[in-house]
Amino acid sequence: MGTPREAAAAEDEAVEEQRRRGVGCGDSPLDGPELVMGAKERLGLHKNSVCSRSYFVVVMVFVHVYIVNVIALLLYVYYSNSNHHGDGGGGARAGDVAAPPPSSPTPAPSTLEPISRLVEVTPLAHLRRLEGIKVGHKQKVDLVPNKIHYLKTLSLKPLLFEIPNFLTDEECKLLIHLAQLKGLQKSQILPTEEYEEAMEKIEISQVDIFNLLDHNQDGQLQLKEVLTHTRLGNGRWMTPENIREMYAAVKADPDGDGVLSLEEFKRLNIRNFHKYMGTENVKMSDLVRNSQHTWLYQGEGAHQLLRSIRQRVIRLTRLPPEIVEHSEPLQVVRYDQGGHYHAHTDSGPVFPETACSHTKFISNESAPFETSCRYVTVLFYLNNVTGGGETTFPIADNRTYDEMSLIQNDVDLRDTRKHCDKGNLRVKPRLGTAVFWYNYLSNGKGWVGELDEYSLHGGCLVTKGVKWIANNWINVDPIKQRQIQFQQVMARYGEDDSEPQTDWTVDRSYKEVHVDL
Ligand SMILES: [Ca+2]
Ligand SMILES: [Ca+2]
Repeated sequence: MGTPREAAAAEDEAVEEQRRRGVGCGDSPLDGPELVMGAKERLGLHKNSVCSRSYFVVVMVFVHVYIVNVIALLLYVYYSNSNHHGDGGGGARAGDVAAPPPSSPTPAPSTLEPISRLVEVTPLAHLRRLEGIKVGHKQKVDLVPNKIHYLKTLSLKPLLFEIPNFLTDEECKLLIHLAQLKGLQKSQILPTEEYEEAMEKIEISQVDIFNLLDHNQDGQLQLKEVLTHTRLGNGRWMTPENIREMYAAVKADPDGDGVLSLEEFKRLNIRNFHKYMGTENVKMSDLVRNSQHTWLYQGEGAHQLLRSIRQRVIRLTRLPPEIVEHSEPLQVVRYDQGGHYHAHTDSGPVFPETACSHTKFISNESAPFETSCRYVTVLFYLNNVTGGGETTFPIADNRTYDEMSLIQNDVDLRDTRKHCDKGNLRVKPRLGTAVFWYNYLSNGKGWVGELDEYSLHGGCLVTKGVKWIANNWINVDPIKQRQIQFQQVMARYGEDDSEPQTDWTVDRSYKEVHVDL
């Protein structure tokens, strides 16, 4: 295959067209509890209410995703094939209380008390965004007194920086120690039979599924059409070989040409897929993510080191302190030898009816989409890894982005166990170094815009030794009004004497995250 740059350049036109049209009503976010059930009735909505039907498809898809990753394709392809309105702004639904389009200043529906009863907070006028200038550019940054740090630009798409010596050796050791004291849990558990049971209750016509999967609409399902969206959910990671084995096991492709015709697809019994997947011995290395992690609270009263890291992150990103303070706690991750995390984005696209995990409790609780709204990722390397364990950005600074060209000739660039060497950029873990990048673009008005697809990244296979990292995510709701309301509520709880100043506020907004990430 050609390099990703060449491959993607060839499809420049098509991709630009796709970008102009917008990605669709909702690709699926990757982390956490993404979807809320109960959108089934939306299936029957008018054809132009694309989002509504998509929601249904998405909901259905997520029920299935552990069992048949294939089905997950539905949603993306549906968006890609639909004549939807661009930029996610025109998706108001008939018969539903439409959420405000992103450009609308209309406040989110809320059961909050009047603003007058809320504690005044500084208006969040603007989110500072650092400038990368060019790859290799270095700029000074003041993080701690009497010490100069340098910020080196690693890529512009995504806007990505490296900061050597962000943490000292002792601080890294201490973080690992604190994480061990807290106790780590598996980052992803094996798929369970519950999903199979849920799957059996769902009815979608085989022809509908086929049409949704057939991204290039040539009447056949190519392997990459089946594979492209296996990244959805926390299921098993499928490779081209897995798909072929599955085809063979359930006799899905009798003429053996490697593609599924509509006739072949119609003859398929999806239950056989389930059975096959159920009998397969799924190992941790077969999953999207093979690591252990824990969360360390960083708010008032936290360990001095954790407070200090938070302060440094504020100085580094120059984002409003109140936003950083009410973001997720520090996640510490351990990858054992053989560990990996296939390429993913840290947050999902945001559409008018997407809720952010952190602001969900104050606004749109019934939103059919949910994502973590991680505007910024700061990743810290806590040790030197003996072998492997790089952070790969497979399409960093690629000229274009096209999801389908991530898989070519059986090379899936998202596969960090096999193809880390083929990506555009890899960052070697170095004890104490931090990297930081923006998961979203700017909206041009000083606030969060669209998801930056180039922020796709993953953890390469650890071939020798152990790898320790930590992540700080800064959560910002792309709907500014919701973020402002969130800050107001948090400030009020912070000042309420009847509430002890514990980590309650953080725990409240991250309850789900704690459980699910
Ligand atoms: Ca096709
Ligand atoms: Ca065939």
